[in-house]
Amino acid sequence: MQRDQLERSRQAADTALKHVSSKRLQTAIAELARYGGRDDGGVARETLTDMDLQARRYLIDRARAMGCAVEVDDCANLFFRRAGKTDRPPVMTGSHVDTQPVGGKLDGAYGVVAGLEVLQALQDAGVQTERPVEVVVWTNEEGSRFGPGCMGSSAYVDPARLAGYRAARDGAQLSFGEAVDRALQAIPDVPRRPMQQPLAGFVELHIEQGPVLETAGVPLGVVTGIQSVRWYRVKVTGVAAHAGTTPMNIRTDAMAACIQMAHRLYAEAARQQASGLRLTLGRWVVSPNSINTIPGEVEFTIDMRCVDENVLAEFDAVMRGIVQDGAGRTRVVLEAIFERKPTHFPTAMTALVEEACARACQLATKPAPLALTSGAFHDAMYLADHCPTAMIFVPSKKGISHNALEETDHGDLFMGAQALAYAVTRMAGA
Ligand code: HGY
Ligand code: MN
Ligand code: MN
Repeated sequence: MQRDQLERSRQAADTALKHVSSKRLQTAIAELARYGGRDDGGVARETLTDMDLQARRYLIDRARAMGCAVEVDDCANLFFRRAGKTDRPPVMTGSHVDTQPVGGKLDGAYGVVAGLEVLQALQDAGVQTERPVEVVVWTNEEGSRFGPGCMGSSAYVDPARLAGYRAARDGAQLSFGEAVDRALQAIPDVPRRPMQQPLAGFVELHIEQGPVLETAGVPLGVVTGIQSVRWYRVKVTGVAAHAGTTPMNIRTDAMAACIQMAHRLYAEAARQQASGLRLTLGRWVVSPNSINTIPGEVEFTIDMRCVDENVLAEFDAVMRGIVQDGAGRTRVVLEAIFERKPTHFPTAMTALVEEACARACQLATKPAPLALTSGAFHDAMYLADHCPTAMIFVPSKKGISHNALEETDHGDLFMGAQALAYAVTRMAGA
């Protein structure tokens, strides 16, 4: 980029940054949190539920009121587009608005709301970017209702994945395909667009959901990458029988087998703790789930993560041995649901995010940004396969997320949106 062009680009980025409004941002976060809002301050808005569809309608109306063009694709990903001087491939930002069964009001939603705030700041600043800027709402990032996670962004990058995703079923045996079709029927006024489109770049703003930034006393994080993740479902089938009449030595107790597997898995993870390996057995389904019937069938999930892919591969082999050894007289089915290798964002993008964050910190006379790897996965891990991609983090209070208590200091949320405005404007050119 020519020197004077770079100077103009930085000036426009600075102008956009200075037009971000903290008040408007907080109002928008609170408005979106009403959809699925809980008395404890959390949000229950799992993907493609009525609450999610209502939240989507609210965002469509808001984006249109701002003058954006709104489109949707076959995976119900929503796109809010602000025109540029040209029709070259856009710069994209955004995140997801689906939540965990008991989530917070910031996980995902903050990145979407801040993206709209960036469009408003560009409007207020009278900045017309060379490229269009799009804010996206990815479908089903969480993967808690329908597994795996990040269905919308991964299908956007590789549309061949969508057919398999449509077959996924939730706890009530509704398919993801039925849920997507229902979501698309609910917005007949939104034009459909092809799944995959070229992009100049993607920047996602998100809460850290862990303790690193808060512990370091730093308001903004430059995300260098995302650790690897693997998900499994373990189904153990025994024989349901009477709790009172069945002697212990003739039982085929599915729960007893699972408890023994779980105990050995956590012991192995504890041995690996120095490697940063993280193991979670988060969802248990017991059948018939009755106090006085020996469980005939138990299904539990395994979420395992590590920054070092080799550690995860080794643990994977140990996990398989533990699950098979623990079967006893029960029948065990181990199903792999999700796997994603570590993501590394390109240095040109992390340098741009560093410049954006440093500018926001400088204006607020706060400590310089910190580089870190994301412990959580994000849609950006798939976009990184498609275009130059990066992420910006803001701290999470006490490192808590996937919990109604999820919270971030308003000043940090404001600086994160400012850094996003700067980075998006620099990428879109002005
Ligand atoms: O599970 C994750 O890492 C993401 O928050 N859904
Ligand atoms: Mn998220
Ligand atoms: Mn999440």
